[in-house]
Parts: sequence; C-alpha cells; structure tokens
Amino acid sequence: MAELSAELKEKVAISEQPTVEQQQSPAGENGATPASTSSKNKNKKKKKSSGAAADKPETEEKDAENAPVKEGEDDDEEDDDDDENAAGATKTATKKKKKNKKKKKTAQTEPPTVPVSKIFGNKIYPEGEICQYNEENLWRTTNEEKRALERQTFDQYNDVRRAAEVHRQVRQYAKRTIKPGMSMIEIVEMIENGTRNLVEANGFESGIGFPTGCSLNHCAAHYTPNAGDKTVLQYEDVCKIDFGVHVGGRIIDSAFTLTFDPVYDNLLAGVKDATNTGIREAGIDVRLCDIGAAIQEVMESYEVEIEGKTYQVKPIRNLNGHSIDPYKIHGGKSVPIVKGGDQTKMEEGEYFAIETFGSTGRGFVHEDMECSHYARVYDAPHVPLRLPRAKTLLNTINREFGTLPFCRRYLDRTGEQKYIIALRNLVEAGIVDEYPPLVDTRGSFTAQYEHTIVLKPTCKEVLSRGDDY
Ligand SMILES: [Co+2]
Repeated sequence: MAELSAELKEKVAISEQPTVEQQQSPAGENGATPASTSSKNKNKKKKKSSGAAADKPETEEKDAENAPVKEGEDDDEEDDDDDENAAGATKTATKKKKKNKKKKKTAQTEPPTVPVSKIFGNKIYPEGEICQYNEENLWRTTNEEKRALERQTFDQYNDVRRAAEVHRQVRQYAKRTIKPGMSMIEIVEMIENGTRNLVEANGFESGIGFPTGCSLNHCAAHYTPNAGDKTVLQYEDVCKIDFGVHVGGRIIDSAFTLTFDPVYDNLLAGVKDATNTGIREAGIDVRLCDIGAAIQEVMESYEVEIEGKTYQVKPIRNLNGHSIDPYKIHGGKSVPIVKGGDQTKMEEGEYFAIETFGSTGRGFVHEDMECSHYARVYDAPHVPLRLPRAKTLLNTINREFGTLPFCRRYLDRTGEQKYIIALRNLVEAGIVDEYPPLVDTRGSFTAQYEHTIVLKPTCKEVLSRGDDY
C-alpha cells in the first residue's frame, strides 16, 4: 500500500492533459503474460539490469516429499543431517526416508483453501531471500552478539514468514487465474478469500493486512471496488494488485502489475528493476535519499513504446515506500523513489515496504474518484463524538480493524449499513484517515512492484520474494 508524500499532499492545480489515447488493441483471447517478449515494440533499454536479486527461486512450489528444511535456524535438523552423513550412505537413505514420511506435507488445493500452517506441519515457515550486508556492515554476518539477537527474534520472523508464504501462494493463484472479463469484485474477493483461508484469519491474531488494491491504468494506487462497482478487467488494462497479509500485526505488503498485452512489458520491466534496485540498496545506516536516487536512475533508463509513441518511464515522485510497524502500515519513515529526499537512515530491526511506481504520464498523482480505503489514525486524539451513529461505527472499526486499513466492502461484511455519513464524521473529526484513489494524467499507464524486507542484525531478508517476482 503506497504512501503519499506529505509535503505534496495539498491539492495542486493539475492540468489534465491527455498524454496517450486509451489503447485500442484488439481484445484478444490469449492471456499473454508479461513474461512473453514483445517483439512488436522496440523496447529500448539503455541500462542492463543485473536482476541478481530477483533470481533466487527460494520459494519453489512445495514438493510433497520435500520437508521444509530451513537453513541456519533449524539447528537440530542440520545436526541430524550431519550425523547421518557421517554414519554412511545406506543408513542415511533409510533414515531420511523415514524422516520425510513423518513430515509429509499436505498439498495445496486449487483455489487455495489449505492453511499454510497445515502445509508446514512443523510450523516453521520458509525464509525469504537472504542478502548479505555490504562491506561496512559485513562484520554483522558472523558477529556472535548479532547472531544471538537474531535467534531471540526468531518467532517474530517466523510469524511474518507465514504471512509471506500466504502472500506467495495467493498471488500465484491469482496470477494464473485472473483474466480479462472478470469483474474487479470477483478479482479482489478471490484474493481476499484465499488470504483469509490460508492465514486462518482470526481477529487481530492473523488476517488481511489492508484492502486489496487493483488500481487500473492511470490510477496508480488505493483503488479497490466498493459494493456495486461493475468495472470489468479489460485485455488492455494495466492492473496493480497490491494486497497485505498479517500475522500478529506483522504485515507483508507486496504488489505486482498484471497485464495481458505485451506492449507494456518494458514499463513493467523498468519498475521491477527499480524496485529490485531499492531492495539491493537498502541496508542498516543507508540514507533514504540515496535509495530514491538509485531507484530513479534505473527506472528512467527504460523506455516503452505504446501506440507509436515512446515514453521514458518516470517514477511517480509523490509516492513512496515506507517503514512498517506492528499493526501500522505506514510506520513513519518514507522511502522516496526520486532523488532529493531526506537523509534519515534505515536502522537495524526495521521493516520496510520497498515499492516503486513508474508512469507514462506526469509522474505525479493526485486524488480522484470515489474513496474506498480508510484507516483509524494510529494515535488518534480522544474526540468526544456527539453522533451516536459515528460512535457505533467507531466501535466497529476498533473491534474489527483496530489501526489496520480497511475498505467499505470490509465494513459491509461486518453487517454495517448506511455508514457513509458516520464515516465522514469520523474523517472530519480526525479519527479516521481516508485514502482516495491516486491517479496520474488521464490516458497514462502506471505500474508497481513492491516487496517487504526486514533489516535483521546479521543480514537483510526480502520476506515476500518468490520465484514470480
Ligand atoms: Co506499501
């Protein structure tokens, strides 16, 4: 879920200059994925993407015979294996077989309904991508004190890894299932039902982290359908799927862009490369402004040709990544995606959503369209509410969502009805914040990629990394 720059939040006079006509591509029946190479457009790319960070397939489809062996943390297991190896090959084979049988995993269904806690019977969830710190922090890798600190925090990491595994399984199902012709409501409900089932949604213990964004085309962020929205996904749409999963308030915030027309391939490639650049640059004592500068340089090295017009991919300069605190999606630090940001540093133990947005428009968003996203203000002042309806609505929000963002559809599920005026009262009283859709110029196209990382004492972990992105 994107963070809007505070200093740019005031409404600015926007000249609504259409930059490109809506794509006129023939509605094709082929659901070509963005992975297919686009030969028809000369997608120039000045800079070579290293892509190194994206390549590790640490989240393979779970083989039923493969116990979820963890590296490093699961010391007992490692030791056992060593003993076996010492004991000789034959013995090792028999013992291993037995062991695997005991730990045989339950397979996931299609659509996904099996909680990941049933798939990982030992309740140890897979690590994300592990990245070593660079030079000045390399000492951390082997430092005993830092290693001990990390072991003490294992349960917290294991919780958020469970959320990450849910995110991977749900999004991979969504990617192979979402097709043009589906309504936006069908799409978000598919993702939300999958999330609730796989994370065993249960009050504040575990559940959805924030509303499922499915922003289209020039809308970059914070659109999810409200009840009655008839919007249907089109072949030529550029759809940002941004959804959250939490366990114990530890939120995974991760997003990707879904397209069917290969004409957008280089827009997506540029944004993916930019996000991976931000992830690569992130580290303890790294200045946030330096991350923004690196992201901008990579993003702007891409060009995309749409309808005969070439666009340099622009970062949307008033959208940011952000730190994440427990039950608090926007934790207080912003990760810019252009140069010139502030010099605050990242610190040990912090969680960050590294997200970048690229656009063929102005590279600047403003609020537009009907609002769907809301969240109680984290440290809201106590305001006496005169209207009983606003009071009961606030009780519902406190009971169901606490400080986690929610949308109108989630309020509908709680049985709340005719709450629009009461909701507006809460916004005006400063108790609830609204997050309206954020759009660039009409006719432009925007893309997004996002991962959640944690700066552990000895290494950086890209929690939501999968073999898809
Ligand atoms: Co976010």
